[in-house]
Amino acid sequence: TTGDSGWFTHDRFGLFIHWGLYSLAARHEWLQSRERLSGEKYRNKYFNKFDPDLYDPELWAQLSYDAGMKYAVVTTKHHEGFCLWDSKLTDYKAPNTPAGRDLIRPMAEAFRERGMKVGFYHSLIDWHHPHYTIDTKHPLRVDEEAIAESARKDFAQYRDYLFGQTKELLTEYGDVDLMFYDFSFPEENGLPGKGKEDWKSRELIKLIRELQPNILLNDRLQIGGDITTPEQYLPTKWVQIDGKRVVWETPHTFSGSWGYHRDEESWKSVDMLVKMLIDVVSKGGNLLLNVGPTGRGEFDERSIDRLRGIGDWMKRHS
Ligand code: FUL
Repeated sequence: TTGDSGWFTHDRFGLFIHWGLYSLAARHEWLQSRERLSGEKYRNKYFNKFDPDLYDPELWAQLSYDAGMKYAVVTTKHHEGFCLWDSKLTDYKAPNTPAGRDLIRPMAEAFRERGMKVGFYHSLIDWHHPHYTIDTKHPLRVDEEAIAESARKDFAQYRDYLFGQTKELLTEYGDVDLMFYDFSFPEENGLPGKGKEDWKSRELIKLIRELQPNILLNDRLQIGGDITTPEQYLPTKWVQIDGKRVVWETPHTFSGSWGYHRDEESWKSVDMLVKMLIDVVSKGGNLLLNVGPTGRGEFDERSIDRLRGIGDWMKRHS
């Protein structure tokens, strides 16, 4: 069974939000991997400093609503492993930082109040969990000691955690319209990848469909899904699988990085973004446009400028 994609192909335009400890560092959501920091080092650097004193979910929801967006997909946990909600299964979560609270709930409420649908991004990858093993993407992939230690880890414990957190997200936050799991990848240079056998994708999908029969699922668990997600490029025609047109959504950034990146200078113009939206919709797709809020919880003024510009175009063109 698959969820009903009617609302999704009707709505066409959504907001993606990437927010986590990396937002503080303001130089890409992959910085832990790029800078090869262990979970412990990374946590010591950022966890106690996460204090989003300017977080205003009502404003976030209003800005995206005014831009013509009809749904929002927010990172509950990115690859760093830090959780924005009050998970009972870890202490690595927003309520234990100076933020002091669950940051997902008020966001979900603010979007729903405006009639927008709500989806959760959830990282399959986890660079903090003690039983998450080393692979080609891992921050410690060149650390011989860490690789030796990885052989003694019990990945099944991480998998239980993944299932347990999925259960929390799909039982404690009302109707969740979409789940965006991220992601699977092949082995390389003698290091393992991760995929459907690791995540036990079949069982995971069964659990998800039991808990939320109407949910839409992306394709990154490696066994189908309702939505195909070509990322950061514009498909030249309606996306097909085995010769058949499929439901697709392309996630895009404003400037390259998904997490807040203070210094990137590659910001797309309003004009370019509107053209991208038209192009995607004309080929039967959805555009999921990303904002990376700052560590203090603000939409950067360049994001606000783009969202307002798109909103002006929307109003002029109904
Ligand atoms: C990718 C991730 O690795 C990026 O950080 C981002 O979340 C993007 C939407 O998916 O695969």
